Amino acid sequence: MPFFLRRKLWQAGDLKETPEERVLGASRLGRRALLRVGVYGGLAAAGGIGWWRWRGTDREVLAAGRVGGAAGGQPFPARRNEQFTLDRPITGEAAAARYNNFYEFSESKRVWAAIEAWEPGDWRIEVAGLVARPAVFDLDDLLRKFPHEERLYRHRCVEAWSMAVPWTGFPLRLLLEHVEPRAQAKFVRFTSFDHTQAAGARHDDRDSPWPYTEGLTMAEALNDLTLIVTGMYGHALLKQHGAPVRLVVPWKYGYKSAKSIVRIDCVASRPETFWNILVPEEYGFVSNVDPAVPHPRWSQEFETDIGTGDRHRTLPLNGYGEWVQHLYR
Ligand SMILES: Nc1nc2c(c(=O)[nH]1)N[C@H]1C(S)=C(S)[C@@H](COP(=O)(O)O)O[C@H]1N2
Ligand SMILES: [Mo]
Repeated sequence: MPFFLRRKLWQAGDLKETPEERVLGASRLGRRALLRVGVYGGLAAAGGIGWWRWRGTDREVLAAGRVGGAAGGQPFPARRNEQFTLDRPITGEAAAARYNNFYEFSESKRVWAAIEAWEPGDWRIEVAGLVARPAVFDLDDLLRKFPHEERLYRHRCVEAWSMAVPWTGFPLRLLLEHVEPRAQAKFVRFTSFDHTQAAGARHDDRDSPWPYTEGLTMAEALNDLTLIVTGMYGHALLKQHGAPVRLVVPWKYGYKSAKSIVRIDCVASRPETFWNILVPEEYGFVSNVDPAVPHPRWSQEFETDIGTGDRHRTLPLNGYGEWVQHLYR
């Protein structure tokens, strides 16, 4: 059969045998395509596995944060104080434990991957300064002396992410009443631990004003919302959340809530604080959550929930105006 006829018949779909060049071409194409699929598929799979390993499974993220040798007689889970309700779902525990700010350990949100080797060990917290009865508490003292409760709070980071979590703790007021602040004490300063010898901690930032410090006015410190927190999700605090003891101030941006605290001082004048020393124009001392006041580099009108990915309109005073509005009139 002449070639032109074969071709015509083939185009008409009548030819059973496939022209040789087409077979060859097709299979060559097939091999090349297969190779391409293999290479890109392999890269994608490797990338996927790499990403999965990097992200960590929920179990890994939670296990990395657990403090070894948990103390006995702990108050967990504590009774929930039903006064505090949420307008959104509770953030999954692993989602909260996977995405943290704890600059002593990491500049990224992957604190869990850096913190496994660190053990807080015997912890003491000194409460002193302008007080009548300075005192040192170990973790057991805190757990036994102060009535713990669970509260569902929203947490709003200045970076426009948020979460909603069950903290376990007690009002800071109870601790302060214990040491009896003097009349001259107008502010309270919180000092985080010295991380310079801690396993897994960063050693590349010697210039920042460590240790991490924060502060509140005495009235803010005595407000019922301000908590000393020893637990979360019904058990002891994970390391990435600031084990074994941290502060939680829910109507202020997250950086006010200092982690892994070792000192609380009652002082006469406004204390210098870590972020305020570093970048005063971005991180004010008061730092109340306020959607109407943009951060110099971004809007504060909305926030993204790290559990659901939902976008929420940010509430003035993070929705806690009922409790704290009177402090700012
Ligand atoms: N010591 C110390 N406390 C800290 C921080 C920190 O880097 N170091 N980061 C703060 C910031 S910016 C936020 S948003 C919260 C984050 O708490 P979380 O990781 O438990 O959500 O902790 C705050 N407390
Ligand atoms: Mo934050």
